[in-house]
Amino acid sequence: MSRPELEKLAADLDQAALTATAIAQQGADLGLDVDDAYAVQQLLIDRRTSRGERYLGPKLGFTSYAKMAQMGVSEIIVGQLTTTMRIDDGGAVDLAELIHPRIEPEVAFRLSCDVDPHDPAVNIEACVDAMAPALEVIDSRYRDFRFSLADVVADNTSAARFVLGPWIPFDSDIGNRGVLLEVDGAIVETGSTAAILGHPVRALHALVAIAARYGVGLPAGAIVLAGAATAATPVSHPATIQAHVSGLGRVSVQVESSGSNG
Ligand code: OOG
Ligand code: MG
Repeated sequence: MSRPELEKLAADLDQAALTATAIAQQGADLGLDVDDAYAVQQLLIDRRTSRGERYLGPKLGFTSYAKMAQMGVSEIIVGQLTTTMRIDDGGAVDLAELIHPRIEPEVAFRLSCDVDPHDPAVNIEACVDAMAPALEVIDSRYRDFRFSLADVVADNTSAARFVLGPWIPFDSDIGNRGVLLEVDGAIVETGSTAAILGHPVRALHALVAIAARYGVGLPAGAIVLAGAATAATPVSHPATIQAHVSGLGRVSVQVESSGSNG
């Protein structure tokens, strides 16, 4: 694809997010390949940073079979988190700002040093100082939440909002912790951190490989979302959403609707 075509797609996806209006899937018509798609994603993030947003770290997608099966995409992808996507624990997300949001339970890691993915001796695990339970609000900018691998990479892997619970010191013994997703106190998804590539720490190693190829930043202080352990649950009404990860704790978000009385 030509540079103007990549820029046009980034502008269209950016506008779709800003106006909460879905657009048609573009990849097949444009001949978008995965390399093009990461270039579009970077142009999309550049548009956000030019508006004053800051990059906070990477997020992984499709690191669990539950997610791959739900979305029909079976390759690990990486997107980018920015300041305006972050919601405080217990804070609110407004449905009016989103197209067709879904929420999924995640594990977050925090990097304590710069990670150079091109360094063959790099040990990302040695650079992780903290972990937290997290919720990710995803919102595909494509109609009907349907996309190809290249489409979803260009769309910054459906990233929309995220919420982090309290950080606790990193402990690599998090390979098989129970994960619950609750809507107004009712459990809607259950799983285990083992669903994330067999162990969530493997997501960190997968991230290094993708970062080396596509230039994703891994600076000290970065937040890393390891990818959902369960399928995502659609949210179309005001509700309290909580995730619980055994031994990590809880995190919650209030789904609100400014367009109605709730
Ligand atoms: C893409 C994002 C996938 C995850 O945790 O697997 C993702 C999507 O499902 O729309 O964030
Ligand atoms: Mg996710």
